[in-house]
Amino acid sequence: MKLDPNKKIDIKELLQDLDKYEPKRRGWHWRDKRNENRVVGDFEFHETSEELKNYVPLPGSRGFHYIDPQPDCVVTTEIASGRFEDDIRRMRMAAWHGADHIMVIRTAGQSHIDSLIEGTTQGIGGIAVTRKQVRASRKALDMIEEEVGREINFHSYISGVAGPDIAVMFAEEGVNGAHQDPQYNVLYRNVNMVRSFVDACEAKKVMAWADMLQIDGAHNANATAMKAWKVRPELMVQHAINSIFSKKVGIKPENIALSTVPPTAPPAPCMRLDLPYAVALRDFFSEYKMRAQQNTKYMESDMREATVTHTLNLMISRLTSADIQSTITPDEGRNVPWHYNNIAAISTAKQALNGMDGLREMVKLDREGSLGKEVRELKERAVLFMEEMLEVGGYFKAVESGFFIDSGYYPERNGDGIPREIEGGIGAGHVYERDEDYFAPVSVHYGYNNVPKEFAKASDAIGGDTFEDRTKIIFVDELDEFDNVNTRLKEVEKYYDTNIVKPEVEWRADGIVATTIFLPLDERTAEFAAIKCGEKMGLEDVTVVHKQCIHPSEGTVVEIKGRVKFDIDINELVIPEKASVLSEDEIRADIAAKPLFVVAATVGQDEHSVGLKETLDIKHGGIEKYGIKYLYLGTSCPVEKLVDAAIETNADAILASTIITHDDVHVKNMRKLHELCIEKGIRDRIMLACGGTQVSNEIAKEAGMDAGFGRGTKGIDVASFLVKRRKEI
Ligand code: Z98
Repeated sequence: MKLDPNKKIDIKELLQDLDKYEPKRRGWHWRDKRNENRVVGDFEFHETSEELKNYVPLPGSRGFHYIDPQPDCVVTTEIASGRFEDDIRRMRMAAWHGADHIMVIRTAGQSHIDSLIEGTTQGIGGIAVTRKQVRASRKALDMIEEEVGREINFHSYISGVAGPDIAVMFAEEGVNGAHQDPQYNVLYRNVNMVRSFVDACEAKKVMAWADMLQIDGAHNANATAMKAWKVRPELMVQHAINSIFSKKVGIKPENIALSTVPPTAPPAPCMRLDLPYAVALRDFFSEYKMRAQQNTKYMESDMREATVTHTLNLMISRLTSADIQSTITPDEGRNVPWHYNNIAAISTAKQALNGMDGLREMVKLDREGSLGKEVRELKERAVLFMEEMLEVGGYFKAVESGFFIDSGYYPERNGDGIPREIEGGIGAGHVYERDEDYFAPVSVHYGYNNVPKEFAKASDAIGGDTFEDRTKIIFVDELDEFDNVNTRLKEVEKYYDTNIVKPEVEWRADGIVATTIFLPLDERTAEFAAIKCGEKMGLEDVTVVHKQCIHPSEGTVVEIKGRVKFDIDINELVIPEKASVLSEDEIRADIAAKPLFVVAATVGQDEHSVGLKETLDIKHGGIEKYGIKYLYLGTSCPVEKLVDAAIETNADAILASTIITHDDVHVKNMRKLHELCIEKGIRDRIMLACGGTQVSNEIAKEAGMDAGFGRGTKGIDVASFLVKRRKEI
């Protein structure tokens, strides 16, 4: 099965023969060809990796021949649609925008299930991580990575009471990375601490065998603490515990990643707090990798605000280092992670990292001043924390005494940490010392194993285990006859491979649309008025996803989401044919045989010049390139002046540009141009065309033009039109 960029991924085909599917490879993959300067388009880049075979570039790349330089670090997207069949489509979209680390969030509560679960049930806030879901996702990613020409890392969580079981399943299924940190279990999931640390030995051992990248869970302290910047010393202690533990179990240091989050966000003076912290971390943990994640703690429902915080976080990544740049959808604060917001976050990372390429060559962190002082102080506080932990009897005792997630800036303590009992929590009392004759017939195992002498290695006792012989893996398909991918696909069958579509943001045909509404009301009234607007617009299940006071009485902006009831039949759409464009040679030959002259200007009170100049100038591939001569009258040109100039010069065409759309002035100007030409008696012998970001061929024609050109127009489009149209007059 191979993907065709012009076709949707076929989920049913993907599920065929899944029981026999073997992942293409194991292990983590860093981006290729990172440490070399690279010329992409007109520029030399210093911090990029190999380019993608298929991609969607940033919109602004239009001015740079649609280049898509790929940053040097791995870029993560977190996917949490709750339905794996839709996750897969999102993974593909994300890969085309530059994500190569796909993190699939687990459904709420899976941490507390003490076994593997099977099938493809729908999850809440994420999917149920099961063998079928993992295998289908990896199979899809194996195809997607061929499509984009770059390895994609698949990632989930080896946490909770079933950690080792999940680790084995992930190793068998070619999962490339996972969060594994027993401290996460203890602090945030109340799993027994002894059980968590014992289990972690086994899980980490398996991860080492599978060459998986491990990410720790320290960032969760950041998200949980009341004042995240206060826990910076503790965060370093948490990183230290999990890193050295993992190394001792056998994970290679280059496969051990710290999960680091800048602890504050504006309006706090975040750079002054977050940058020293980032520097201190890199000083202490230079042997390991840094997974830089965006701060979610202070994310509200404002996408713009979240994007600025993300960008500042990215600046820290560029000023220090990031091996993996994680992204959180900017709608995290709304709990509605939609397809296009995954892409928005990836684009923010790509854009900011591209923009700050080589920044470190030009600016130097000044360690002599306050930065150095702050770095030193943070490190001292962390070391003191660690020392005190040893003094009280070690990690378990420290947790029992509520050392962690205390809102005091260590050594200050406020007594509001999360205490857990050594004997308490889920899975307490489930750890047994191995008997002398304990024997586990598996090839990868932590600690004591009494392998009988007749076997060279433990797994020989069963003729090889699942790591050595894949045929021994038992694939369980579906267990729930009502909640599974087949029943879900059946429900939306009408929308797969048919002419019928429905808007969606998360799942195929979920029917959800979002609308921005401004109301001249106070915030509370606006919220309810916006819901009423949605209902009057015919939406169902209308809810407010964002609201922001613009002024206490003058107005509020509200974003709502709601469900549409209708379907669209694409066969019923009236889509005007896309204008065919003549070849460069055809245009040149025509102009050489019969010269063509145009007058051009940006009309009205509009100072925009770039678009029109690009259409005219030879330098930008404008019409001049084909031999067309022109008179350019500049910006803010009255329509009358433009028409008079056309008459004086006996021009063949007028090219008007109009960018400003306030009060529909662009339409009014086009109409005026047309009418004035009629009035002056030249309309039947002159070609009229208008361009602008909000102009379309349809709008322009309706306003009396012969053609309209919108965003993305090139000189050749206009030249081709002029040559063709001249033959018709
Ligand atoms: C992330 N933004 O992926 P549950 N272990 C660790 C975690 O950080 C998480 C889990 C397990 C975050 C997403 N993190 C939240 C160390 C989750 C998930 O218990 O199934 O939710 O495990 O970095």
